[in-house]
Amino acid sequence: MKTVFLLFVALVFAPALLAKKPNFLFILVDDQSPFDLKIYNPKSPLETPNIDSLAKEGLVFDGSYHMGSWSGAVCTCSRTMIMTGQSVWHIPKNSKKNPKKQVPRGAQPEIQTLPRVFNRAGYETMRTCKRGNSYSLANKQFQIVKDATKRGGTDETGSHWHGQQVMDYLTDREAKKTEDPFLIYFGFSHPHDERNGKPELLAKYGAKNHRDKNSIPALHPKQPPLPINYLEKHPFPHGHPGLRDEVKVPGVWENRDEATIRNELGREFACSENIDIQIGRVLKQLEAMGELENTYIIYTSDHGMAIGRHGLQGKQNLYEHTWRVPFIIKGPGVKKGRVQGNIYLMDSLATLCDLAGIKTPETNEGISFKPVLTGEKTIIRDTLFGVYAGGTKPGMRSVRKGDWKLVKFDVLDGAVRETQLFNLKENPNEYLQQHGKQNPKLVDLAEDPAHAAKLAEMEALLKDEMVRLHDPYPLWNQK
Ligand SMILES: [Ca+2]
Repeated sequence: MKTVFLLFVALVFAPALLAKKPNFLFILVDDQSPFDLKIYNPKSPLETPNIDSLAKEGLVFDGSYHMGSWSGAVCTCSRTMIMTGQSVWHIPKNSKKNPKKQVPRGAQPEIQTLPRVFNRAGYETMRTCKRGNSYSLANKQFQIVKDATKRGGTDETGSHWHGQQVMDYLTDREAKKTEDPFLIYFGFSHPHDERNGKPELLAKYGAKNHRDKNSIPALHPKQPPLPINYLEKHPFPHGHPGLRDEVKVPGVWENRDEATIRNELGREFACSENIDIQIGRVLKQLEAMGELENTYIIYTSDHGMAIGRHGLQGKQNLYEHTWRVPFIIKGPGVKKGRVQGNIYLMDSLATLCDLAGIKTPETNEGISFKPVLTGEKTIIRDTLFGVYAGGTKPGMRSVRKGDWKLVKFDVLDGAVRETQLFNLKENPNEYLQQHGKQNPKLVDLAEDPAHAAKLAEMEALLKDEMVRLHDPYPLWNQK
């Protein structure tokens, strides 16, 4: 009987003991629209061969979003959601300046973070990233922290530095023959402004580090073309007067002319290509160490970015170029191809736990999208919610279901109350009436009586999501 029992124990537990825990390389760039990348916009001149091969060997998400922000520093909310798996109105307050209306869940939510959960599970956790505009309590829980803000145009002052921290960490592991699996949070400070690219990459995209506020940069044939949904001016005030990203970004300021926008996109692309080069170095090192096959590699950004799209410059809006994020994952058992997914960045915690066989912490609200990675599902939720409430309140809200998307602006003490309705299948670039030259038939449909029923349905859906997520600021038509 005893022998039979021992045999049973051995059969049940041996595979688990023998199976090596997977590693994770979580790559997070700062401020990148999915439409900068060829995988989301084949016409983009941005060259990212390493990201392209990740996409080819892994799964590309077409429906990956960040849930939004109640602060002008969208990075802070987004990164806190990644670290905690909590939704936008529940994430812990990070500074006294933030609104008091949030509803923090759990007495010490900081202990339920990505690094803490993986530390407990026996992982070695390492991070490199920019400093600030993130959840500092979580950042310091990584066992190895190499943070510095690197936005210069040299190896020491730019993205190469972040790449080197990961290279040094991997070399060190190899020397010490470390057996514990790793979770590397590989963050970059770019392509967030100031976008000081390396000279050879700036030249490739026809861009200059423009520093004179009183002049506009020269046009250059190698500069990226204007974005497809470019406007000289957004049709109405977006509701955050004096917002740094709309009026103070060095090289752009309040200018939205063709030369300024194309030059700035060139600078963004120069920084993004350098990030791709750093990713290439690290992937090559993982391959040399024999760790590549057992490592999940995730590539994403904390949020998207406008840079001239819809006449906006910053990250404080809910158009697809900014609400959406690029999201690619490759690793053991992940199927290749493209998928809608309907994921938020906050789902990363639950998914990484699921892939590692770790219990998801109780404070988590995200949903594991492992069933999408294995091909069992194509989406994990029907409805997506977005908020920007960093300026005048209530701010902007968006909701998406299927091909339909509603955006509401309720800002400047009621002076701006706007509604937009898009069919994203027919109008993926969210052309407004002002984009008449691109396609006069593709417009915002909110005023179209033929779509009144769809509008009402989406309004109700938005209200439901705001109630469900404890949004503290009802819109003018929701009282
Ligand atoms: Ca950011």
